Amino acid sequence: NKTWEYLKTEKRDNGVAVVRLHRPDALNALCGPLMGELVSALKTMDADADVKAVVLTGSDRAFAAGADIKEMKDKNYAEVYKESMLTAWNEVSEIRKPIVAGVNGFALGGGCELAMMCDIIIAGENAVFGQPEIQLGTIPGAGGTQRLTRIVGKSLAMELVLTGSKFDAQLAEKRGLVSRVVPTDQTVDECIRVAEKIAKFSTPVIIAAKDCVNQSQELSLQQGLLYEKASFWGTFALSDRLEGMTAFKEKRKPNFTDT
Ligand code: CO8
Repeated sequence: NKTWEYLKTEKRDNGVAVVRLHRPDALNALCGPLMGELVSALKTMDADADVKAVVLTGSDRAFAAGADIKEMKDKNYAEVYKESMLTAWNEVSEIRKPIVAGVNGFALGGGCELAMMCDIIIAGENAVFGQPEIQLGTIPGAGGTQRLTRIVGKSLAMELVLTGSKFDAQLAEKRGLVSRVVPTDQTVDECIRVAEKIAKFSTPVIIAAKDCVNQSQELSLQQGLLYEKASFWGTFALSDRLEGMTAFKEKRKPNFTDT
């Protein structure tokens, strides 16, 4: 449980690690150093054999109110182009273990985009989503035009990106952005429960399952089905696949060893 400037992290004893964005004076606005810490923490957890699933959350008031507008304000094109601004953010979507995002309060702009880089989003009743970049004279730059459109469909994504209107947890649930809405004070516990369920399974199988679902966003159906089949066959190279099926036959709980 390392000390960070903008995060609070907790490694629990049941295969779950929790990362809390902690920049309370700026509603968790995602400044460069915060994102650097986040990517570093997630990579460390990804490489840690004791961690099988991660919960990412913010405060009750804000998951994250977007990229840091004050940090971006005076940058010019040459600077953002040369530093490849925001490219490192995408590393969140390259973490191999599942990330369950618990969204309470604001998830705006880069905050909404960060949530969409996670694998499961559970929202508190007070969650407010939106891509308000157009109001700042810019457009989403970390997946808001791409991931949001694939999730909620073109018409609603267009409306949200073109108007900058915020939308609530109920609409987010109706359109599949979040898997469920819970009372705000239960969001993190619910995310931990889901992560603990995942953490009971075999790490290589968890990784393969996440990978295959994500490939569905990249590949044609035919290619995706082939990709899935090869990964499914691949599980037959694992002791845990034999253990899982043997345990079923013997009417006992499986004892997975991540091998
Ligand atoms: N950046 C920097 N500071 C912020 C941000 C932000 N995105 N959001 C809030 N803050 C700061 C405020 O400036 C304020 O600081 P101070 O007390 O020093 O003035 C503090 O947080 C509290 O905020 P408010 O007083 O405004 O709180 P309210 O409850 O009145 O309002 C809102 C909350 C509605 C969330 C309001 O703060 C707001 O509209 N924030 C900006 C939301 C936004 O436009 N987000 C999109 C940013 S652009 C972006 O993310 C996309 C960039 C392209 C790709 C991104 C990839 C990272």
